[in-house]
Order: sequence, then C-alpha cells, then structure tokens
Amino acid sequence: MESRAAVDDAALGREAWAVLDANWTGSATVPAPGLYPHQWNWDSTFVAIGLARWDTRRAGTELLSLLAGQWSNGMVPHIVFRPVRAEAYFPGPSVWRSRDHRSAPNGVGTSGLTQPPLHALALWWIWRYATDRDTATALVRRLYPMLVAQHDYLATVRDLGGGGLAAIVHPWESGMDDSPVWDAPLEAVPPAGTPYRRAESSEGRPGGHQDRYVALALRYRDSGYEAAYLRDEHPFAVEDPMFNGIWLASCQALAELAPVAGADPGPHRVAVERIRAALLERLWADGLFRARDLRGGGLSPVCTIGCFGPLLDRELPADHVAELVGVLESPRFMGAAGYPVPSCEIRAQEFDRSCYWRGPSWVNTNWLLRRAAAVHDLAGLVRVLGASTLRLVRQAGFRECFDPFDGSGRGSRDFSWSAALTLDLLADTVEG
Ligand code: 9WN
Repeated sequence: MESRAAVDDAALGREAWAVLDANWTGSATVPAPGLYPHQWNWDSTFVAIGLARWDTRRAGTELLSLLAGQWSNGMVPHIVFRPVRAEAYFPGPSVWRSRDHRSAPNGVGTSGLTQPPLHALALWWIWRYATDRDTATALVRRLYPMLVAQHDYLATVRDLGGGGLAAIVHPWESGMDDSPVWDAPLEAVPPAGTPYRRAESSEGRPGGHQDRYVALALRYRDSGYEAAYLRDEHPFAVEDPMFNGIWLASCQALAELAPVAGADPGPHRVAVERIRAALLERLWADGLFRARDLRGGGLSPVCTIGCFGPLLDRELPADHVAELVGVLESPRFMGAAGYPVPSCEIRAQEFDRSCYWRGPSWVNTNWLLRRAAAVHDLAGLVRVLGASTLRLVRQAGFRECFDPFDGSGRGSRDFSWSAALTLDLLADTVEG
C-alpha cells in the first residue's frame, strides 16, 4: 500500500490544519481542491465539528456561510456554489437554476437537493467545546431559528411516507451516493437522454447510475422543486436510516440548545420520540435498520454503514443497541476488515473494496459510529474506532476514503472532512 513514515500527533495536527487552510475560501471550506470547488452541506458540518474545539469563530463562519444558501421553505441545499469556477463541477448552477426559484436565496446559487441534517449536532458541538463562549452563544441564537425551519421542512415536505420519517429524493441527498442500497430504487428511474458529463475523474465510481442521477435531478427541477410533485410523482423516495438517525440526533441537540436561544425544548423532544418510534416501526428488520423504498420496493436487503445511523440516538432501547453493535463488530463489518469500518457488508454480493460507498472506509462515518458508541458508553468501541481512524490518516494521508483491507487511500487527496475530524479525534486523545 501507499504508506508514509509514521507521523506523531503534533505533526498530524499540523498537516490537518494545512489542508483546512488550503481549502478555506475565506468564509467556507471546500471538500477538496479541484474535484469539489464549492461548499458542500454535510462536509461543512464535519468541518465545523473538527474546528469546534479549536476555533469557535471559524467553525461558526463555516455553518453561517452554508446557511446563507438556505431556501425560504427551510431546505438547506447540498451545494452552495462559489461564483469562481462556477461550472467546474457538474451539475453546476446552470443545471440547478436555483436563481429562477422563488424559495431560493438571492445572490447565491445552490443545488435543489439537501444532505443529512447534521447541522444542529455540529452547532451543539461548537457550543459544547467553545473556546469563545460569547461567540458561541451569539451563534446559537442566530442559527437556532434557521435550524428549526430546516427541521420543519423535513417533517412536512419530506415526510413522503406519512409515518414520521424524512425521505430522501435522490442518492446525492444521502451523502453516500453510490451505496448499493440505491441500486434497486434507481431501477424505477428512466435514464436521462443526455449522457452524463463529468469533468473530473470518475475513478472508483460505479458507471451504471450516472444518467439516472441526472434524470432525477432534472425531473425535480422541471417540476419547479414542488412539494406536490415529490409526493405524487417523483420516482425516487427512500427512508434512509442514516439520514433519519442523524436527524434524530440533531433534534436531541436542538432540545439542548433551545434554552440558550430562549426557546422551548419541548417540541424537539416530541420530534425525537416520533422519529424513534417511526424508525423502530418502519425500518427495523432482522436485527438492523434498513432503508425503505417508498415507491414499492419495501425494505432494502443490503446491509451498509447506513444501517447503523439510529445508534446515534442515546435513548435507543438497549436490546437494539446490542444487536446493532453485534453486527458492527462481527466479520460482516469490522471483524474482517483490517481498516474498518467498510461502507458495505463484506459478504454482500455488491461489496467492492475500491468503489465509492460500496466498500471503502470513510473518516466521517467512522466518526459518526464513534460518536454513537460514546453515547452508549461503549468505551472499548470508542477507542477502537478512534485509533483505527487515526491509523488510516497517519498511514495514507487525508484521503477521501480508504481500502478497508490494506488501508490504502482512494479518491481525492487533502480531503477536508478527513482532516477536520482528525483534529477532533486528536483533541479527544489529548484530553484522554
Ligand atoms: C455529490 C463532497 C461530496 C460528499 C458526498 C460524496 C460526494 C458528490 C459527488 O462528494 O458526492 O454530492 O460528486 O459524488 O459522496 O458524501 O458530500 O465531498
């Protein structure tokens, strides 16, 4: 494998800062140089989490610049475009045409989709670890109403199944674009007539679905990004356990932040109970949470890293926690991977060690699982996930993802969330 001389914690921290500084635009952090020249939604939440223990103001600026792209219906877009090299990434602003839409913000181009709602948890992280308490308090007061609007949007426009969960309407919304979980639901989507055009390298990406990705985006755009179209006609609607597990954790975070903003935490607690009940009733089967295809496909048979999302709920019943952790630590996931956690069950037919979200290990999902282990007081699992993640970046650098068997890096180099979350892990290691 590609390997670097072992670097100590201080050197690793300096390298992480160098990546974040190089990817900093002055108000936001792009995911990686070249490939992703704009601000991405959940990437920025991970960056804010990584900055939280070190620089309250910059972590807050990261979230504020993302939320400058929020639509008036509460939707937080998955990309906020920078005017520089606007069309360097496809699909760019000329495809999404957000400026033509009455709900989109003036003065900033965005996509028309969203990504996992980790924002309130990121804000809580900034609040919890603030290096500057006054800045953190002001930030919570400013962002709180925006995050309430985001959660209201998910609870209304996105409850396409009517059971209390939020549905994603495109694989890009999951953040785990190429996961095999979307293979079956995508079958129902007619491909676009125009071939998919991607300026950058497509190394490590499955070829099959690109036309369908574009077709889905264009259909939604051409509906005028209408809620009624999503409900009645859009061919892709899936209740994803990772997206909803993150949402639940963010509702718990909002309940804790509400008093800081002078608001009532009660509604957020009600939302937590509702989402938990819906997750258990609608997505739990055979010892795991599974994605539900609302367009007729039922529960996904494929087990991926997404199945563990609801572990982020600190009040998930203990027997469910035990079952999930049993699968996670088994040879299906961590037990047979030298460099965990693989993004897809190793024994699955769809598993591919080198293909995006179909096998490689990722720093962000490792961080989420480590957080989940921490809320359930699983100290051993917290240690293993932290140490194995640091081993990956020490050996292969801040790559986008990693081969789960030999730890070699895949995808972009100098990837922001890999660097940012390393800073969080290092701070935790130092704190002991
Ligand atoms: C589409 C930016 C994003 C991440 C996603 C990752 C990848 C985009 C792409 O890059 O998705 O949004 O072009 O494939 O899958 O998690 O947010 O880093």
